[in-house]
Amino acid sequence: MWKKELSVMILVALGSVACGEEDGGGADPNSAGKGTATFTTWGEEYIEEGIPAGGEGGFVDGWSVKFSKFLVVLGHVTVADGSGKEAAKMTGSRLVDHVKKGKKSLVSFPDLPAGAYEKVSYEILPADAQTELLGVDAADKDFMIENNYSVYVEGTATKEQSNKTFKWGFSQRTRYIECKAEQDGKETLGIVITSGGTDTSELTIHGDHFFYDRLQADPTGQIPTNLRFEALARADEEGDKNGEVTLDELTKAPIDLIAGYDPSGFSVTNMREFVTELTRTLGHFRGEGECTIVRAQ
Ligand SMILES: [Ca+2]
Repeated sequence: MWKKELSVMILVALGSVACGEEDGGGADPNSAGKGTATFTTWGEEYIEEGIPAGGEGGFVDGWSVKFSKFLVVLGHVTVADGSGKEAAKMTGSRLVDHVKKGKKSLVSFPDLPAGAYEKVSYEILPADAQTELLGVDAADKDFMIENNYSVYVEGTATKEQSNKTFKWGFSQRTRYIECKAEQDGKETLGIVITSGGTDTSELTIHGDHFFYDRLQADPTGQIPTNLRFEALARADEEGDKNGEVTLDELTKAPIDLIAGYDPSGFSVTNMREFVTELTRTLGHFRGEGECTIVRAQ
């Protein structure tokens, strides 16, 4: 008899735990004062659909670009308080292809004590065996590992009757720290977790930055940063003219200062180094928000 009563009690206890979880913790006293931080990533319309010629944000020299592959390895998303004390950290990395439409969920941290977490950071880093696939073929992961790539893009640039393809891979490891973005009309460092709430941060990838003509925005704000492809196309014209702009051809291409390129004080000597430096600027936070860029490698 007592055995039967005991098993009923256990069932009741299990049932109440399950209910608490399904409710998202609202009625569970253990989750009072806690919330969830979720991180997604997205390449915006520029990577999904293409970058136009002209218009606001388009190329200024008549070219347009459409990507056919845009692989990025993101990892080590970290949430810490203002003193740097870590509250949550994502282990390992994830490989995404931002030509595939939609926002991809990277990681979610439930049960974070409510409050401000001013130090949010992440990395773009080379793929490794533990890198998880987010809607990407295993062959793409193998390719990234074999070449030690963190970023790989394929696409076609078009101007009138001219087409230039490109397939560029990069091995840079970059940390994006102290990410900040405008939230509710004011610049906010990191994220704020509310009790019972879910805060979602998008680690936004800006594909158009590959074609910037400056490595840093003009500090006076007088000179705009423009998108250009002409100097990149010329590298193939002065190379083997086969219609593909290779990184080797960009190594031989000088930085076209007359066309408007500005190294912004960085010690880059050719267009390959210029474009490689621009890969550091791909990572953003919650759309137009920015992080401090740290060269990890
Ligand atoms: Ca070529």
